[in-house]
Amino acid sequence: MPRALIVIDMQADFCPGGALAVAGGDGIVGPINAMMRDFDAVVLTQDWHPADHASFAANHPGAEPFSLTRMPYGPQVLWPSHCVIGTPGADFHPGLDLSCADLVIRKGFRPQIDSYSAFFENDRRTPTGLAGYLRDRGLSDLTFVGLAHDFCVAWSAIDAATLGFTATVVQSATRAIDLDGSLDRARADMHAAGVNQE
Ligand code: VGL
Ligand code: ZN
Repeated sequence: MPRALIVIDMQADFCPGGALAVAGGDGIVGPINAMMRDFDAVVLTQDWHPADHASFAANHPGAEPFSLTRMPYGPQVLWPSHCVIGTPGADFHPGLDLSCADLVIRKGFRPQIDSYSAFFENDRRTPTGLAGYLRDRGLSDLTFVGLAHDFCVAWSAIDAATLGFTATVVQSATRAIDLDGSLDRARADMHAAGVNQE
């Protein structure tokens, strides 16, 4: 089965020193680079938000970062402003090997909808186009690494499994935000969806 490595959001803002830093996020750059040559294809995702994005606490007067709000599509964590289009924080980590990437897919660019998954925005309906790309290329066995384990990696892997791809998360090449038990919940949700967790 042709295999793709899907590298989720390995961007400066999710690494130490960034606006939404995930502890140890930069520590997985080397292991991810080392994995790339073992796959038939490598896809990178890039969180890519306009400055007025609805997931930013700064755009909700009085709201604290990491608090919860409701959007028309359901509950939404309000994040510190991060991965703003065209800013250095939205760039890939400078150590990430971009030379192996066949596709870079951007997500979260619609001001009113957040997008954790590489496949669907958070309304769970608006596709990014990634499923069609992978199917057209016959890439049916997907391995997920990157940031953050309990948000974008988990949502992507769950969607992949639900769409009929074989989905595996390599836990040594992910790091979690772990907000109010979100990592344990994500692990249980991935298990329920049939995601392999190595
Ligand atoms: C992410 C929160 C907001 C992620 C992206 O990459 O996991 N988390 N935007
Ligand atoms: Zn984001």
